Amino acid sequence: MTISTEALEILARQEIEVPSWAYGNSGTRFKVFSTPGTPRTVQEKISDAAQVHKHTGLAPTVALHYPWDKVDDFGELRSFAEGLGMKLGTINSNTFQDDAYKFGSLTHSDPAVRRMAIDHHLQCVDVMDATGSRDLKIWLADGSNYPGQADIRTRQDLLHESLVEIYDRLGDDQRMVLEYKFFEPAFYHMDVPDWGTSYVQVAALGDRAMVCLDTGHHAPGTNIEFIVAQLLRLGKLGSFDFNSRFYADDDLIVGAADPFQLFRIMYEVVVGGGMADDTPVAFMLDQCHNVEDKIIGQIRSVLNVQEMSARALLVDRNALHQAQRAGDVMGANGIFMDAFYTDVRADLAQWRESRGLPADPIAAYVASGYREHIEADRVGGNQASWGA
Ligand code: PSV
Ligand code: MN
Ligand code: MN
Repeated sequence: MTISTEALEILARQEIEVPSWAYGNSGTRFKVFSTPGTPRTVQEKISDAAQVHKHTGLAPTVALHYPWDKVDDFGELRSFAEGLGMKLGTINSNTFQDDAYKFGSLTHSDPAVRRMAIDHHLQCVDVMDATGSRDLKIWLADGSNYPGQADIRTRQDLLHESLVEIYDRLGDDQRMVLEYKFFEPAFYHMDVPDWGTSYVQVAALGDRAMVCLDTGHHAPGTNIEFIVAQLLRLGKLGSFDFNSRFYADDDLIVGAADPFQLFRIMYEVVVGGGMADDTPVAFMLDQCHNVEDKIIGQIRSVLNVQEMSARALLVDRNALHQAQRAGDVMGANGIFMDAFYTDVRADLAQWRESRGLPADPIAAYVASGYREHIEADRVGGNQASWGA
């Protein structure tokens, strides 16, 4: 099986947004290992992100986290990024680090804390105006640890009220995506634990509010591609946070733990129109690189998404539908698996070269000397995400 011209056209317009926090030092609650050459500023994070795009042609936008990536002049930051051939993407809000948010943010029972959390999101929209970002991504740590601790029903109403105010502040070309996560940091209940809750909340707001699906935020065994199919069917899949997990919210390289799951997800994306010209779906990474080289980790990640997208596009959908209609269980499964088992790496390498990109982006990055340059140049890099 080879990749068709039509599929290559679809792949040519694929874009995967990288997160600024992937380039900073990160770790577990046990230890944060620092890496020589780690960015000290948001500009240095954007420069590292530009390396991923330079060698893959796949990642022209970088998501920011506010206030981790706070600068005095976001318009200037936008020009800086554009000078490197990059755009600033999704703005991620942060209501999980202040003491005030111990018992919640947008759902807090105290109106003063809710006000503070809403105002933070309104500031994020100000940032979006300056950066030219389309999406505001909201992930809430809100929840409770013990039955009876919080009034879970009232908190849904409060969440709705808070989101209405934020949604009303969005410009006509801006969107809100609401992420869900089934547990952590709260262990008894999360206020937005699943796609159903996220869907209910965004559906009550309007067309420019959508769901963000983080692939690591589900219980083990969850059929994530079913959720993808359903949200696309409802026109409410706004974005992906790609990563992979063995156990919980591991934030490992997308496609590393379960390439077949990524293939199944990308197949539903293809079928549901998520790779169409005017797709509403933003493909983002939400990852941390604790022990591996961060830039290589990001290059590997965007290539994994591209490879599984290519394989998903290989599925012979006519033959598959015929087999499905005929009740040919093993025939249908065989057609699906044939595409999954097709190694597209050589074809993609050749195609990359034909477009002036390196056949092997990781080798090209290693040979470029960028890493040696930043290691010599940057002294005192900080943890850029948790605790920054
Ligand atoms: C926390 O679980 C988290 O990983 C969410 O997935 C967010 O997208 C990310 O942090 C950045 O806020
Ligand atoms: Mn996420
Ligand atoms: Mn997460």
